[in-house]
Amino acid sequence: MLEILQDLRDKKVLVIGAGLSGQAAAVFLAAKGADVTLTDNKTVADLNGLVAIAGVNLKLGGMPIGTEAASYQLAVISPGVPLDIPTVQALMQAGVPLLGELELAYQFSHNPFFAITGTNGKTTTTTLLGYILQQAGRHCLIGGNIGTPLVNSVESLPADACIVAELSSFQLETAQEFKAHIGAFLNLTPDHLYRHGTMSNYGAIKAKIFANQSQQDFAVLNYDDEQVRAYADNLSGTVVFFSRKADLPQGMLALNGRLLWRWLGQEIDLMSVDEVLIKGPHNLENALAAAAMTLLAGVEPSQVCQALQSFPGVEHRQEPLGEVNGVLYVNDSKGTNPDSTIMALRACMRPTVLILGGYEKNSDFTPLLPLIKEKVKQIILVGQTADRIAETLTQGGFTAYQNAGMDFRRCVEMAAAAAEPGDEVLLSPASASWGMFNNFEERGCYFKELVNQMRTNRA
Ligand code: UMA
Repeated sequence: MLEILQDLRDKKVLVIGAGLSGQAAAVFLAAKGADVTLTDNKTVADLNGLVAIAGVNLKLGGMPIGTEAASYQLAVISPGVPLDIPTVQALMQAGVPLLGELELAYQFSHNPFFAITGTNGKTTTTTLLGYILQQAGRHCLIGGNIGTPLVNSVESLPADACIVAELSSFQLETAQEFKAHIGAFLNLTPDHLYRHGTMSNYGAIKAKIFANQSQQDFAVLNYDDEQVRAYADNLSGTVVFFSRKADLPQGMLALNGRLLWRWLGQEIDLMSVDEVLIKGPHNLENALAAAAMTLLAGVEPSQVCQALQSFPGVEHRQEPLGEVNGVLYVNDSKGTNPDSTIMALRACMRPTVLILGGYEKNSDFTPLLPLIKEKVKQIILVGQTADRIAETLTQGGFTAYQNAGMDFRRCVEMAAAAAEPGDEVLLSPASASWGMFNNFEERGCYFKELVNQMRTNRA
């Protein structure tokens, strides 16, 4: 364990960011006897009334900087807080140890981590991994970027449990000694570049999921993603590929419509690809990754198959909401970057009315054009990115779009008006929700509420 963590009593600790992660870290550290200050640029009012946490000092509406920041003995940073803000810079210059909440949780954990990263599919794969393990009777904690701070419960797990963690680049950026016993890297496409700068930096941060591994640990990589595959050359863990395209001598494969597990000189024919309940090429990759991880963890192949046949998918990820007036509504609010919207569009089987737009992350929307031209009959734009997406669409020769401005209810009404029986309305905004909503869950729930209202009004 890092020396500073061995005795936290009366240590002056600054926790940066008072969201889910920061609040959990503050409570955890205060319970260890530390003198904790939780700080945030937002005011109490902006933080939905966060007024007090027992044993924790609050410094809201601005953060300590300069010598005030340097007076702390340890700092714990929330994933959404960039490392280049003045407070963090002051801490670094003063040599104050700086940890992310993931590293903090890891330092106090006693159970192996099964961790998943990648640009897209993390949440589905993490949930599926936890589902397979639980169906097989294993104890596991499911947390991380998926929405549950790990530090909340790492210390209270039974000895035979494992920790199933969805990890973002934001969390991995501050990892130090963190080690995944089984780690998986699903795919890499542009996202969060406003923070990470270049693709190579973004990829290198994600590849930290394999840091500190030994040969007894496993690095599960997507063979079909060239950039991800390339990381295999420099890993200390045992490399395990999964692929839905290549006929590899080892690994978890989808070949000729069958799921095959080739490992240690043996081949197990698990099941037909069609029997996997979650659909679409990317979901097949998610299933391959989760299957490989659970087989490596010793789950019986028959239990893996049963779980893949019954796992229904995850809320806000291509979540079918049923039909209203013959139109199928699909909630993919988790489609927060162009690449994940591409995946949602690939799975569309009907003429589609697409709802696009949200918070500006400076993403390039051009890669959406080919699939839009192939599958989309009308686009309803919404949010900050609407005008920039409109420009990209016009330049790309697609003009069947309307702009709902900053009014989400209106955008859903416009989508409903544009759709005919037999069509699909897909909310997959290719943009984060911030600016109009607190998070993608809130956006997805509001979408579902509006769809339900249409259903009720019709009845
Ligand atoms: N803040 C500042 N100054 C800054 C930046 C942020 O004060 O310069 C404050 C904000 O005012 C806010 C707080 O920091 O009050 C938010 O911290 P946070 O952004 O780290 O959010 P949390 O609520 O702590 O949630 C975090 C993850 N959020 C992000 O990484 C942005 C959650 O992932 C995660 O579920 C949660 O910890 C528990 O582990 C969400 C996410 O959007 C789902 N992740 C990104 C993604 O999936 O694309 C990476």
